[in-house]
Amino acid sequence: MAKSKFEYVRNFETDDACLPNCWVVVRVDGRSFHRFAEHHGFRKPNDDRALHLMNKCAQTVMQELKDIAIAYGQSDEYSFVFRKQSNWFKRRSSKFMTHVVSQFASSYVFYWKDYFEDQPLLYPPGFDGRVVLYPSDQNLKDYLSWRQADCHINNLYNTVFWSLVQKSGLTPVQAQKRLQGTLAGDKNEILFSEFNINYNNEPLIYRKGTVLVWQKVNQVIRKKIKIPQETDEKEVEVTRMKNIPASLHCDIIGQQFWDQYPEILTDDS
Ligand code: DGT
Ligand code: MG
Ligand code: MG
Ligand code: MG
Ligand code: MG
Repeated sequence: MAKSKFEYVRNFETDDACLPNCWVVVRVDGRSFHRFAEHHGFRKPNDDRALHLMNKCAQTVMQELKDIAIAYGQSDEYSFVFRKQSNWFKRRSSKFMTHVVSQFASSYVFYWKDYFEDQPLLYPPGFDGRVVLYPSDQNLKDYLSWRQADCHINNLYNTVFWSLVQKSGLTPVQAQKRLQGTLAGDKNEILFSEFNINYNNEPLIYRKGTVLVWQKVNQVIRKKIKIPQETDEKEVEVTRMKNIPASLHCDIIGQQFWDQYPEILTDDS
C-alpha cells in the first residue's frame, strides 16, 4: 500500500529506548495525596486500608505487565523494577512509564471499594511517574535502600508527631516545634517514656513498607472435565503451580534479603 504524504510526521517521534543492560525503575507517586488523604479520612499516621489498596494495585501491575522482578512501596508511592534484559516494548521508556502509571491508577479506582467499604471515592485520584535507570546491581540495591530508609525516617517522625497531637493534645505547630532538631534516638525516647510505645514493636508494614516478590504457590482449582462414555461433565480438583506477587514487610537494606532471594538479581528468564 502506498504511503500517504503525511507519513513523514512519524519521524518526529523520538527514540526513548532505555539503555541496554540497566535496571529500569518506574516509580509512581500519588498526586497531592496530602489533600486526598484528608478528604478521604485516612487514619493518621498510617491507614491500613490505604496501604493494602496500594499493595493490591502494585500486585495487579506485576501480574498484568511483563518483566517486573521486584516492587517496593510505602506511603503513596510504589517502585517497580524491570529486569535488566527486558525487551518489553523494545525498552521504550514512555511505554514502561505510562503502562505502569495507568494500570496502577485504574486499579486504585477499581479496587477502592474493596478496601474503603464505608468511604466513597470523592474524586478521581492521579499518580505521577518517572523512569530511572540503574547500571549496577549495587545502584539498584542502594535505590531500594533509599526508599526504605525514607519510609523509616518518615514513619518514625509521623508516629511521634501524631502521638503528641492525638494523645498529648499538642497542636500540629507545637508538635512540630517539639520535634525540631531531634534525632532518631530522641524520638524513640519520647515514644517510650511519654507514650509507652516501643517503636520496634510497631507493625512492620509501617516501619519497612512492602516488598513484592514472585513466589511459586500451589493453587487448587476446580475444573470441569468430560468423561468418555458419560454425558455429564464431572468437576474435579486439580493442583497447579502458580507464580504470584507475594508481599513481604522485611528489611531490604541489609545483605540478608538478597542472599535469601538471589533470583531477583540473577533471573533473566
Ligand atoms: P505530590 O506527591 O508532590 O503531588 O504531593 P503529596 O501531597 O502526595 O506529597 P508526598 O507524596 O510527598 O506525600 C504523601 C502524602 O500522602 C503525605 O502528605 C501523607 C499522605 N499519606 C500517605 N499515606 C498515608 C496514610 O496512611 N495516612 C495518612 N493520613 N496520610 C497518608
Ligand atoms: Mg512529592
Ligand atoms: Mg504524593
Ligand atoms: Mg509520596
Ligand atoms: Mg495502540
